[in-house]
Amino acid sequence: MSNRLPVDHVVNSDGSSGWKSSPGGLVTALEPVMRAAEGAWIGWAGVADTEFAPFENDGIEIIPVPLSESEIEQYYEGFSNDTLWPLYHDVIAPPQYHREWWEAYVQVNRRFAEAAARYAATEAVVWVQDYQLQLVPEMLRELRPDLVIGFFDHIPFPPYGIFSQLPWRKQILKGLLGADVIGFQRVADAGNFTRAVRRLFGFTTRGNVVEVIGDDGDVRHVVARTFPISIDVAGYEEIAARPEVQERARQIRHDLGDPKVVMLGVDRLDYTKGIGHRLKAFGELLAENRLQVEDVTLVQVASPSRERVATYMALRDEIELQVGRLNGEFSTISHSAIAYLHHGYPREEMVALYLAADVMLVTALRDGMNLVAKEYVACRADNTGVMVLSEFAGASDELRQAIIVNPHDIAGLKDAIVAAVEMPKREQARRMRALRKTVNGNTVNDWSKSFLDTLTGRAAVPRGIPETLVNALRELAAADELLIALDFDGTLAPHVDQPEDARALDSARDAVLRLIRLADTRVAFVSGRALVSLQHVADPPEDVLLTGSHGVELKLDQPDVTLDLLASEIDRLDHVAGILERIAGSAEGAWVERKPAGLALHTRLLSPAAGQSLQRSARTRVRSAEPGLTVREGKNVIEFALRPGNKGDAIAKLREHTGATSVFYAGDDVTDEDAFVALGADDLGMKIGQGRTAAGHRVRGPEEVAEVLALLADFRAGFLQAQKRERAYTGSNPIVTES
Ligand code: GDG
Repeated sequence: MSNRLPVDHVVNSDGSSGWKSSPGGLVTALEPVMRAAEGAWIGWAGVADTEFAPFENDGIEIIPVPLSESEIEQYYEGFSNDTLWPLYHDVIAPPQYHREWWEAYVQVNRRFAEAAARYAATEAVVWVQDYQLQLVPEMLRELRPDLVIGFFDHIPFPPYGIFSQLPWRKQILKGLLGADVIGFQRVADAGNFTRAVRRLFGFTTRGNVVEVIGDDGDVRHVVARTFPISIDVAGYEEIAARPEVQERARQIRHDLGDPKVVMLGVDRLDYTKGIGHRLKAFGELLAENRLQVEDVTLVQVASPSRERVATYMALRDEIELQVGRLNGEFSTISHSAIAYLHHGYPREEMVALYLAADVMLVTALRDGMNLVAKEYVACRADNTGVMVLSEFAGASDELRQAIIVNPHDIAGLKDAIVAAVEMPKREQARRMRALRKTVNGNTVNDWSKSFLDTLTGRAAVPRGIPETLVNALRELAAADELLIALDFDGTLAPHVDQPEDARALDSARDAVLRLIRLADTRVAFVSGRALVSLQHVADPPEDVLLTGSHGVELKLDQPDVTLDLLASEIDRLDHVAGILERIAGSAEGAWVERKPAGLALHTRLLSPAAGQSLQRSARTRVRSAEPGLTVREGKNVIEFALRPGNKGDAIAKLREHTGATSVFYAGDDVTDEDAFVALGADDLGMKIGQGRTAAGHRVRGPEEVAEVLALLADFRAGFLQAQKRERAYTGSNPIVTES
């Protein structure tokens, strides 16, 4: 679902009408996905006051949503483009707040939500695009709780100090939180969003997961994280390789008077793009003779945009006045300073311009991503060309080998432009190769795939216990000797910020107590925690077998097995502890846990990016200082152990100790995968929550685990009772059995 459909309704000069496709990056990325999934695209057809019936276009169902002329003015041009757009782009232009625009925004969002509610299949996935439709996720969830809903924000999400200006800030956040996954361009955008959620609702956020508490006290987990968008790299490369496009690039340079350097800017004519700052810097360089008009030409494509919004009309006047002045002052008969083009061009012509340009100027004051930057890189197959790129464009997070600038710093921008013009070819090639590698490593297909994988990964974990699992439990309950092995954190106990605060759910404890009373049935807790820590938080009933430190420590119906460490091993641990303490000290929220035979660095209070980078530096430094330790990575934790061991080994030891003929194993972490792969045909593995797994079954969270254990206790008790009856019966009346 997006504001505009991938096709426009057009009326030809002869009065006939039809549909013309408008293949943007989003359409290119989603078309194959939509076709494969029998998808439908919901959006506005681009003409006012006209209703169209749904129809099929190239394998995709098109569902047009009508907008009236006044809705276009108030919802689209007004609230979307004159309230949200400037507000979300750091109030570069003053946002206008009008209550009637807001009402139109609510009304149109509801119409979009109703269209999706009407057409989406049961449990379908709905992906809502962009800031015009931020209320849709919540509205749609209310209408259709069965749907899986994603939202992607293409533009920045502003810091709280700015966002809080919005009179309808709470409604917007609530609208977005109706989604299961909310995607942003930059890590900073996702951070701004989760901060706003904490400030306005007091919800807990852990990493990129927001714990949303509904009016009924129900808890939902919403993922809010970065998915940087990209372009159809292969498509651009293909156009750039065409001989006629390359010829056109030569022609463009020739028509410009074959200057030594062609500089290029390509933007929608929008105040966020920093076109004025770019022109100012260029004009000053000409005035100071640091650049000569005979040598350097700036081509500026400013494609028409939002022309009925007053701020955009004023911007056009301002830019065109600036261009006119500079050209009047510096152009000669044979050389123009600026070739200014207020047109839209076919994609081939854009690629020819990218090929013709030695220097690309992307000087946005604020930009979600900026696809132009990536397109330029994709077209430069010969590794020439230099890009000057604003740090305020999302693209600068990835395209680090561009010349990164602060466009407000005109002196710095001028120096960067001169550096770009003078950059030696070898240096250009070195940077461009790295840029091309980056762009190739994240194409628009990767973007849509990773978003949809995250979204549908969540879809696979609905509430409740699937029927197939119920049947498998019933079968398992008939085992001769049954072992029920359970991870603790995230399985019996919900995850908490402080590990010492973790407690099993009461319902899970009750089920465990029932299970341990049953004959031929053993329960074990299998944790990565050190045994003493596991005993502290789990307070295990007697008879529960325990394994800690990933199977290195065991307590099997006898006093704790102590680990006898050698003096040299203790020295190694101390050495590593020193290194990790220093690393943890450099990041607030990180801490080191000492285990009997290892050390763990916990990063769960940090942002995912900061956590990963801390883990990386821990891994490198410990590896070089103390090679040979076993390294284990779990959720937000990296562990260095003196002795190898994993939960798979723990299962093997438990199996041996109990003589189990069937094992039930449940866990939520990546380290539980070792246990799942150690299971055989008569066993049952159950993964908790999202993520790849070797387990055959999956449930959503600890509440479901408790339900499963209770169910297993019922089935097992039922089976044992039946067995007992049968034995008793057989014992007292052997004749019946023989017959
Ligand atoms: C929003 C966010 C985010 C431009 N003129 C012509 C033309 N274009 C194409 C470019 C590029 C696209 O339009 C513009 O994309 P940008 O990313 O640069 O900027 P926005 O339009 O502001 O897009 C932005 C994006 O959404 C995606 O999430 O990156 O931050 O603001 O593809 O090549 N294409 C053709 N003729 C033109 O005259 N054919």
